[in-house]
Amino acid sequence: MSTLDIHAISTALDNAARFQEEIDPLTPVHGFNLDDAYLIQRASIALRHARGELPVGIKLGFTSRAKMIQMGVDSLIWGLLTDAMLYEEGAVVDLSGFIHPRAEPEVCFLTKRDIDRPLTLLEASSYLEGVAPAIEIIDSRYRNFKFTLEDVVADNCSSAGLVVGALSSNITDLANLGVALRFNGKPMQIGSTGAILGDPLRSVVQASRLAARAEMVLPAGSLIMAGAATGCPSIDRRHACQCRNQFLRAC
Ligand code: OOG
Ligand code: MG
Repeated sequence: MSTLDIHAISTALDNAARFQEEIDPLTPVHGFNLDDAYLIQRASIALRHARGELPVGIKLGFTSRAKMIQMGVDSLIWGLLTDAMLYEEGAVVDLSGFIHPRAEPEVCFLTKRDIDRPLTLLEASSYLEGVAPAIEIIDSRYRNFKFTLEDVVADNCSSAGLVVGALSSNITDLANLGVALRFNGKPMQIGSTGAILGDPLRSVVQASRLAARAEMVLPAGSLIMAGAATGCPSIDRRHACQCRNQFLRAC
């Protein structure tokens, strides 16, 4: 049996992201499992860190049924974020730097204490500085945005960009805020924050469990992207796009 070449696979994924060249899914050839996929993810993030990118937090994926159904998968996943993925609120994002970008309406938390163990839902808010509406720009490195769960984990859960809106210190009652994703004023997706695990705060609990299992401490000042509340449309990569966030009140 051949051994898995984690270095070669993570380099292929890193190059695909750097040079915006889509690649074929890797599991049909390499047949790796979920544990291996996370090792590949770590190795490809290490390549980014070696180029000077800094860790800024983590993202959860497939925390809503809408996303699971859209992508045909059924498990929560997580990826690692770096400062090179961060765009300022209101920034004009040049989409030609992506392969086939999609935009997701999300909720983002900022932590104020190190998270070094699994938290309960009751504890979660005392670890948070605040919460903000956010847009995640995902960009699978795989041809036609088609992948297995193992493939997408290896590809750092399609992480590519995030635009985090104004931070609010009011972390209560996040379970049913309106979510509307608009392009040029036209509504593309409408939903509720309740679609994210019933309450986006549960993403913090999940993040703490996943980090603890990976023996990773999430330092104070980390971002936690809770996952998309709705399915996500493609955005035209021939255009630049100005990204703005705003919290909608209880729906
Ligand atoms: C994987 C990433 C999913 C989310 O918020 O659910 C994700 C993908 O759909 O390509 O970021
Ligand atoms: Mg997302």
